[in-house]
Amino acid sequence: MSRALDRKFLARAFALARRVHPRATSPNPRVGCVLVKGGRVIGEGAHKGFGRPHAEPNTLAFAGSRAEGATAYLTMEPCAAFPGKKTPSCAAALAAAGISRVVCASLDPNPKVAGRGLAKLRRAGAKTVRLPEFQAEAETLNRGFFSLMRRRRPWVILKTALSLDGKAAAANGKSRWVTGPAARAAVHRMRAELDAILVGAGTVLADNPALTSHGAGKNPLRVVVAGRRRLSPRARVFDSSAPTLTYRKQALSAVLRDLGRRGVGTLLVEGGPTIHAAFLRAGLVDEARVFLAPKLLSGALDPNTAPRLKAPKVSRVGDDWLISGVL
Ligand code: AOF
Ligand code: ZN
Repeated sequence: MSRALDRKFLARAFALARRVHPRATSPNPRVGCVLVKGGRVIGEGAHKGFGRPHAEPNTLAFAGSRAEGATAYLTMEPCAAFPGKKTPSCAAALAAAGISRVVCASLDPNPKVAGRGLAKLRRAGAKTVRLPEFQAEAETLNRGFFSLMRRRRPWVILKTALSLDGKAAAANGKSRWVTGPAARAAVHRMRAELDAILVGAGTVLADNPALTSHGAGKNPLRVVVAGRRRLSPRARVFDSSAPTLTYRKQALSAVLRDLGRRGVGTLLVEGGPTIHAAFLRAGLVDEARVFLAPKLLSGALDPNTAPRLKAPKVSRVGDDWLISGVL
C-alpha cells in the first residue's frame, strides 16, 4: 500500500473519531478505525462511549470474516490487556481476526499499554506501521487523555473575555457582559465539550455565574478555588444542575493533581484575573482562548453602556494585532 493511500485511510479514521463527542468517552480517548482490503474499505467504526466497546471490535463486527488479511488504520495503538480494564484487548481481537497490517498515528500514552498493543500484533505475525506525521493530530484529538496519562493532570485552557483596552470588568466590577451573545454561546459550547470549569471566589462574588453549558450539552464539573473567601451556599455555582467541588487552600498544582485523579482530562479556567495570574505564574496553562469585545471599558460604569467601535478593522502588525475603528 502506498504512503499516500495510508495517509488517506488514516485521515478517514480521524474523521470517524472526531464525530464522537469528546465528553462521551472522557477521560478515555476517542479512537477511530478503518479496515481496508484490496484498496477498499470493508469496515469502519469508533469508540463511542466510556466503558463501551472500543473502535476495533466495533469495526471488526462490521467487517465479519472479510477482516482476514486486511489492514487496520487506527488513530491510536490498539490496547493490550491489563488488570482492571473494562473491555478485552483490541490487539488480541485484531490478531484473532487475522489482520495482517496495522497502521496507527500514535502509541497509546497509557503506561499500561505504551507499545504493548503493537508488540502483541507483531508477535502474532502482523506488520505494524506508525505514521509520525499524524502524531500531533492524535494528541490534539485527545488532549485530556494524553495530559492525564503523561502528567497526571488535566489539559488547562485559560479562557478570557476582554474589552479592546484590556479590561475584564467595568468600574461597577461587573463582567456581564463584556462580549456579545454569539461569543457567550461559543463559551457554552466550550463548557459542554470540556470536563470541568474552574473559577475563583472573586468571580462567584462579582458575577454569580451558573457555569453550566446552558443547554449546549452536558454540564461540566464546576470547580471553585475559594481560598479563605466565604461564599453563599445560595450562589448559582452551587445549584443542583451539576456537581461542584470547592478547594480551600491547596496549591493549584495539588488542585490539578486531585482533578486528574477524578478523571478530569480537560479544564477550562474562566477567571477571574487573580486566578488567571496564579495559573500563569505557576506555569500551569497549556492553551489560551481570548475573546476581544470591540468596546472600551476603561472609565465605563457598566459593560453594557461602554463606547464601541462601529466597524472594527483587524490587521496583523508583525507578531501583534491592530484593531482600529471609529466610535
Ligand atoms: C483502543 N481502542 O477505542 C480505545 C482505547 O477500560 P477499557 O477496556 O475501556 O480500556 C481503556 C484503555 O484502553 C484506555 O486507558 C486506553 O489505554 C485504551 N483506549 N484503546 O485500542 C479504543 N478507547
Ligand atoms: Zn481497545
